[in-house]
This record gives sequence, structure tokens and C-alpha cells, in this order.
Amino acid sequence: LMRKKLIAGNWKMHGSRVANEILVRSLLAEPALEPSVELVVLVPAPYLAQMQQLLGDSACAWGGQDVSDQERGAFTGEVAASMLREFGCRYTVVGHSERRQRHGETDVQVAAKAQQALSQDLIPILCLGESLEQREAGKTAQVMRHQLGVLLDVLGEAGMVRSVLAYEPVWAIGTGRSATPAQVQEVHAWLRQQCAEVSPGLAENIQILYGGSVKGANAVELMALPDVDGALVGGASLVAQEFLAIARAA
Ligand code: G2H
Repeated sequence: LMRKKLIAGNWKMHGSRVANEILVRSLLAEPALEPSVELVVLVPAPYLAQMQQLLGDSACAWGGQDVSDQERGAFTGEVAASMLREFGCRYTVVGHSERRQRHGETDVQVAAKAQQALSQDLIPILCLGESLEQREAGKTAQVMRHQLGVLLDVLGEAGMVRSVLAYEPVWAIGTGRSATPAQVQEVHAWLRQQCAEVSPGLAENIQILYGGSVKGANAVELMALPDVDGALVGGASLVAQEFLAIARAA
């Protein structure tokens, strides 16, 4: 398998200049991880300059947690892809369930955000996943088919090959209740299968991350799954030793 592993820490709305520096210095103090494992921290926008300064040319990348679906203009409070780019971001999260839920982001808007990211050579981490109600109603495949379908339609193969997918079952986020390895593998294999219908090359190359209560203690079994290419880590990414334990498991 040619696919590298990506371990992405989504800090969400946590941090301070002092705490960030301590955390990032601990990450940098880790003796080189496997070259096949890439680390990235996804930080609140006001801390991007601090990441650029602290992480510079290090092996740890940084990125945003969201991006506007517009290029520029009268969009108070939004952050343009070009701005993320200017502060050295390599990645940005797009369509996290917390934004879909709290800010009503639709599949179409999420795809437009991904397009903006791609236009600035940022790698969008495209989040999708079903809620507990949807899973219990047997609608997981239907929901995900729609979420993925819009992305495939809008971004096309050319955009998708420059993106990362992240499967985050909403019921496993911040609940301490991770999906089981069997549940994760089933959905990841299905996502890859959907990509194969677009092109076998896309299916083979696209990284599919799992997110939802990943921690050191469950990382080994999750990262060993054949269709899991890394993790999108929330809570555990705020503790250097937990985040590094996940990276070592990858
Ligand atoms: C899912 C995940 C990171 P946590 O949102 O994106 O969060 O690991 O805290 O469940």
C-alpha cells in the first residue's frame, strides 16, 4: 500500500498562546516518527501565525478548522482560503459535524468550501458521518451516499484526489464512545468502494481518516484496519502524550 498515514489534531475551540506553545514543543520533541506518518494540528484561526512561527519547517503541518465558501467580500467573521494559505496552512477541515449542526452547513456549502480550499492548494479534510438517529434507522449508507455524492459531483475526480476524507460518526464524537473497529472498517471500505466507481486510482490513493473518540488506548486497533489511513483526533489531541501515542500506533 502506498498510502501514508495522517494523524490530524482538531483542537476545536481550545488553546491559549501559552498552552499552545507547551503542546507544540512537546510534539516537536518526539524523536522522528515513521516517515510514513504525517502530523498536522488544526487550530483556531487566531493561532495560525503562532503555528507558522513555532512549526516553521518542522515535520508537523498546521491548518484551519473551517474555511469560507467565498473567495473574498462582505462576509463578516469568515476566513478565506487565501488567508489560511498566507499563514502557511497545508490543510483545512471542511464540513465538521459541529459546523453542520451548529451553523447549518449543507452538503452543497461544504463542497463549495472544499473548492475554495483546493483553489488555494490547501488539502481539504472532508468530514462526513451519520447521526445516531440515522444509524439506528438504518440510514447510514443513504446519508453518506448523499454527503459523498455531492462532493464527488462538485469536486470531481481531480478535486477528490487532492482531498482527504474523514469518517466521523456523530454519535462517537466527544462521547468517549468510539465506533467499533468492525463498524469503522465497514464504512471505510464502503467509502473506498464508492470512490472506486469514480476511478480505481482515486480509491487506491485517497486517505480516509477515522474520527470520534480516538485515543491512545484504542488507536492501535483502529489504525491497523486496512481502510483506515489515519485519525482526526479531537479531545486527545490536546494532550501531547495521547496525540503522540496515536501517531506511534499509525
Ligand atoms: C470528532 C473528533 C475530532 P473527539 O469531532 O474531530 O473529536 O476525538 O473529541 O471525539
